[in-house]
Amino acid sequence: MSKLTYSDQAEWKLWYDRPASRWEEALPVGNGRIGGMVYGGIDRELIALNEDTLWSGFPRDPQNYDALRHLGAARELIFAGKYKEAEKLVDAKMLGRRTESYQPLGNLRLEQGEEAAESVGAERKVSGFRRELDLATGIASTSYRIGEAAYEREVFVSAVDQVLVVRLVARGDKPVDLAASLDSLLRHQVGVVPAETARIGMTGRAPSHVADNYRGDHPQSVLYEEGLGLSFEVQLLALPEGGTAEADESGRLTVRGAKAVTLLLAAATDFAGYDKTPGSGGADPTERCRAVLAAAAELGYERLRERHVADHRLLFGRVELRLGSASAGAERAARPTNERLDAYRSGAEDLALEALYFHYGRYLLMASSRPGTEAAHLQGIWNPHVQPPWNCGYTTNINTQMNYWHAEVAGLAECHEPLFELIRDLSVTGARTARIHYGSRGWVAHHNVDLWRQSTPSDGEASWAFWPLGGVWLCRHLWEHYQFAPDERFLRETAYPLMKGAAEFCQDWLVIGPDGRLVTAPSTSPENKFLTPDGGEPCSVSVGSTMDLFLIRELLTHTIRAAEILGVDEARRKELADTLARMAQPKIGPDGRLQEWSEPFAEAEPGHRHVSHLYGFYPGDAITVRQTPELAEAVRRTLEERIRNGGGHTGWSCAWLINLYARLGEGETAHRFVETLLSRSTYPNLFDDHPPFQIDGNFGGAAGIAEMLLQSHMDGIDLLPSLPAAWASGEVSGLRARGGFTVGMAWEEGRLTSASITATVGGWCTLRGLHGLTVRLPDGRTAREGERFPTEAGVTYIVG
Ligand code: FUC
Repeated sequence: MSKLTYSDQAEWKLWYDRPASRWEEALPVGNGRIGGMVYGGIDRELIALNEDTLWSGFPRDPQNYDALRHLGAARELIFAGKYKEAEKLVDAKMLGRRTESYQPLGNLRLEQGEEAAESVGAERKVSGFRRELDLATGIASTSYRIGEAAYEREVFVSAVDQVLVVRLVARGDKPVDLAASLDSLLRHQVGVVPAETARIGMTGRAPSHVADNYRGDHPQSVLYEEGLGLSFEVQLLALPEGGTAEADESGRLTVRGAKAVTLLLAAATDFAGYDKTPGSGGADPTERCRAVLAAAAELGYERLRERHVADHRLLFGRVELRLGSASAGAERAARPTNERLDAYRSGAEDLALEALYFHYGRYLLMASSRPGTEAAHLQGIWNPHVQPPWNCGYTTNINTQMNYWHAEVAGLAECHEPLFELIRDLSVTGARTARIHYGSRGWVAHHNVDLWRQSTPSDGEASWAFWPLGGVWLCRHLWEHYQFAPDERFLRETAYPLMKGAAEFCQDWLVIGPDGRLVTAPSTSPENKFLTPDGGEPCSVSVGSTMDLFLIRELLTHTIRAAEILGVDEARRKELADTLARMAQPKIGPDGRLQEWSEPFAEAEPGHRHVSHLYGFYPGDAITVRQTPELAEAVRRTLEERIRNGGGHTGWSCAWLINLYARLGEGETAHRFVETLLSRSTYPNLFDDHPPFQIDGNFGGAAGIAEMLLQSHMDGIDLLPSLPAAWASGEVSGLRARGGFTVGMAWEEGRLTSASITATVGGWCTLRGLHGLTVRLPDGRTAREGERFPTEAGVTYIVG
């Protein structure tokens, strides 16, 4: 199989022939912690900044101490079929408070070229303009000419050196002349950093509370209470080559007459932990900025760039993907990305754009979630609003999890780690909530989580706010991480204790329902409503929703399995197995669809964007086409009905459909939804447009593309399980499969032509989708389709 090479390949670039005129056209850079949106202007460059710990709020106790008093009454109403009354009780008494909001850090503005700046509006000859984002290096660059002078700018955020680097070069007869400044929508001050030359700084404070979502201007919803709220600091240092750099009291950093200049930007907050007083334990943003800039200045531009690119390639270079012919891809990539997207919308084939979308999903996860940073939220790390949509939070009834659907299969297992840290924190805050809200052991999380690890319900309505299964779903990610790279230490030290705690909550949360089986009550199916059988009123609260059952069954099963592997907790395993045996089962309704609720209620919104009851099919694997074909057929019918009624209309919802159809083995339909996602829900910078911007669609879309090419949830590895006709030829390498395998494949005319499977831990392996090819084993024997063969760690097995 030929090896694709990344070096300077146009295929891995987003590029444009004009500056961004709005945020959704700007290009994202990030190191997991510091984010920048680069506009690529000519005279005026704007880089909108973020730092991932900058949120409103502070550690506080969000528990509703009254909730538990009403649990018994709510259950009685539910078991008596008085769902609407139960819902009213939950709404009034059992919910909590709004989570806090992720905040924008501010802006770095550059005014470049005195002469150019003065002649704005006058006729000027700018030529050869190009701004681009190279996914393979993580560098955004802008270049253009004015007359004889050529200007170049590069921006990257180094994960190794924790610094945002801007490099400006002028060639020809003009030097680099620029003025840099910082500003923020939050309360702030700018000025010279004391005792430093050529350095400006901005210090400020985040609101102590943001009480509302983005819905236009609600300045009254932003609270600054004295002494509360996180502090932040940004420092900007100029290293001119030739020429001078000078900072003035007003917070302007002026560079004159330089051949080139490197700007180094450091940013930090005094966040000390979700449960710690900001600024405690040595979290001093001023000192952190100083230390970062001192080290970065010492390294200098070339070294910083080298170190950044090496680190970036280490992760990004693991997976390569080509769909269609390389020459067609190169031809498409010669057009600006926004024009490609427009052409695609009008029906032009662009398989390389689909591959680019997959790589962008990998790039964005690398840029928003790295070991040691906060997990990626609704917008990754990029956000310009003080009152962002849905607070830019961690919505754990689909969105946060979808952010990580591709992490393992797409070779970015370490980018998954921040999510595990979030789960670990939630197991602490959530243990209090389990006790106080439900009188339960273990830990619980609801549908919205923030930097402060709020584990209680939010305010609002039961339909979304009353959903105590957020932690249970998150636990799937721990198990998946172990599946993709079996490592007993991770299972023992990280995954199992967290899963065990969540399972303990489930044991206490289950109650004996009207028919004697264990169920959940009150129970909702995220954000959807049924029509009450008596009054026909939309209602969200009932008994044992299908998603609740799938989630709890899955967690208990995984917990038992983990305890078996670790050889621990035998008595508990029996208890969990007994609970599983007594639990209610999801049902197929009279119309052949999977029932969303325990009764075949009519749906209030038959085209609802959530397909929570299909959880057991994807991301779960309780239903599979091979092992439970009848249930899989019910999934198909459910999907058809949802889609017929307009389902899949948000970015993430469409991305979920790609994954579901990939699992059904329906490549054509899966591909149709890839096309829908790109045509309907994608901004010019390829950010997912929910609307508005929400990053889950990017990540879920990337996962879906991988799921079409490789699956490993059915005791074995399925090669090219859902290949659409449009992807007749292609190659991929570096995808990961459960069991700890790395997979490469090439195919022509819709058939596999070669594959390689590298075992990282060894053990049995079964391959399907071989199209008559066989696996060559080291002892000279071969293994056929569906025949299991032993593997050894570090050995690559060739299919030919
Ligand atoms: C859930 C979804 C919405 C949106 C929000 C952030 O509530 O139903 O579509 O994605 O999360």
